[in-house]
Amino acid sequence: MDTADRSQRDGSMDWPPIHRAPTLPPILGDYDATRATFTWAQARSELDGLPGGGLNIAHEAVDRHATGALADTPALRFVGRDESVSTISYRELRELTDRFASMLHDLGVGRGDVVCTLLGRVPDLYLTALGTLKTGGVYCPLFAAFGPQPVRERLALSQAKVLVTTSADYVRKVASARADLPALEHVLVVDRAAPDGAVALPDLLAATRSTVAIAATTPEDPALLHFTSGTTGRPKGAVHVHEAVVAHHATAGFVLDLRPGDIYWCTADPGWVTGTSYGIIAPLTHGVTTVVDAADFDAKRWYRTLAESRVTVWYTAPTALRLLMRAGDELPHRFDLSALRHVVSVGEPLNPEAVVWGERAFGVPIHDTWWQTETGAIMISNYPGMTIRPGSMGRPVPGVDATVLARGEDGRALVIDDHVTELDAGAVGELALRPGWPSMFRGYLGDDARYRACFAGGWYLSGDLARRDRDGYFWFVGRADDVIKSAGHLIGPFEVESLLMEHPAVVEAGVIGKPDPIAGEIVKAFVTLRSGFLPDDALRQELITFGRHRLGGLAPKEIDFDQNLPHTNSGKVMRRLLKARELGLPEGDLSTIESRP
Ligand code: 6R9
Repeated sequence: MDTADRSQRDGSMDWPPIHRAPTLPPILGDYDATRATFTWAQARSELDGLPGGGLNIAHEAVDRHATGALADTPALRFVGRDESVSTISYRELRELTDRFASMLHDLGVGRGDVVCTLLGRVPDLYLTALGTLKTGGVYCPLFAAFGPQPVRERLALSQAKVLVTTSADYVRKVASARADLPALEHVLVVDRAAPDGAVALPDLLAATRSTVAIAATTPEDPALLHFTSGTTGRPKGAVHVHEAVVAHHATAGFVLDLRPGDIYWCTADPGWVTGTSYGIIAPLTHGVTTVVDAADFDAKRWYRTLAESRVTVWYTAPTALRLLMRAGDELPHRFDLSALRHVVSVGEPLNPEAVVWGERAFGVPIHDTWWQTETGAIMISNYPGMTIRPGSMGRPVPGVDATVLARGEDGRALVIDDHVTELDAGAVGELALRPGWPSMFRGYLGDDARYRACFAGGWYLSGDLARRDRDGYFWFVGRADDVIKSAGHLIGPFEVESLLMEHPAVVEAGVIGKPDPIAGEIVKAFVTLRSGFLPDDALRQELITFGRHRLGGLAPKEIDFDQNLPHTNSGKVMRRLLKARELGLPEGDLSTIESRP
């Protein structure tokens, strides 16, 4: 099995390595030397800490830059939908987030309370995130494109006390479920006029009189809650603590090469972990200017933003890069991208063509990075100045040990009496990390068993399949489970199947990621109909609309009818078999099915 996997993946190694001398000496100059001497304690010493030994992300991100040389540097540079630009300096960001924290304090929000946002990339989202951290509360971003179903489920699971959103989203996605959300005490809308059940945030902020000091959080106090998905069951709330900022800061140096003076753009939405770890926290801890674009992808607009904001470091995703590739080689040359020093990617497999195309389009190759909601920060990466092997995720960041573990029958790491077996170079297995880095999740909210199941033999098991080569570069092979990655967004098939089964026509559903040349995968559902329902186009359209309405961005794009869904002995729909059939692959060895586009 492993031999077959290996031969499949060796194609990627045909791409010649890329070595390009960086224009500035990179922060991580010598990988091996840094790795040999690096300690997390040393990384921690680059942060301030709170008097008395505490640690608060918002202090490291905002307050420590608000006086002194960086005070008037723009911390956030917002590009509105209409392309109007507004900035908030570090000094202003301190004042605004202090006020936000005081307002939350007046509402009775404090240590450990969960504050969610359901907002696009607008200033209020950033103020909520940092203001919440200042109160000692836990910030939990919800993706604005979620439909009512995922929003309600996450609000209930998180026991959120406060939701900051728009009137329209509150009315459409939350209001009618309020009775089922007893913990939700306050809904704050960013508009001036609040609907019933909500309060206008601008009024509350204007009325705030108190000034509260930043909470004296300890490094192990919860700070962030990010929902992620598994193969089965409800979404999992990964809990991160203030100590995570040590990893955010260190990796943003080593990997993103950030330093004061940089103009940095992370295109990920804060509704997903990248948009919070590297779209809010990490760049602010480095005192750089972070560009935030409220609008969705548009090739010309993105090139314009890169050019007009004079972006120096850009963190983006393979789907976006493939869309830019499709827009043509000529387009980037119409814009002045000369400020761009470093381009980095995350979230899904980055195809070697895209790495190489980056050189042509931007004059710099694209540096892939790998990590997960659970890891909180980048774990494996290509570094500026290091030779890139196109198609490889790179090498573990200093302070992180990664390995590849032998698999059992179910495709996951084989664990016998809490022992696992590390594989040699070349063999495919489950990618695992040695626990101990600062941004490792500290639990899945309310689900200890699921958390414990992520560890075996002294390793954190990632759920991804990979192999490493003789020089320690890691190569992504696929997921060991059925989780879908569509345009970089992680989608649990179970959540989609459950929703489809709420439709009166559907008895059962099996949901897979169907390979797609741009999005990596798209969500495809196979449904079995109740007798009396006709499998026609009208019903197909109805189900697609039903999905879109209730799930929003998680909804299936394609639906097939199938009255004979394949089942395991225990009665579960065999998604892997559905996928094999969809791809026209032999149905025998299902463990090797890949999700690469
Ligand atoms: C940061 C983030 C995590 C999953 C991960 C893997 C996939 C992420 C990747 C990649 C191939 C890369 N993934 N980076 N696959 N190459 N460079 O994306 O977190 O949303 O939790 O997703 O994404 O499957 O396990 P999250």
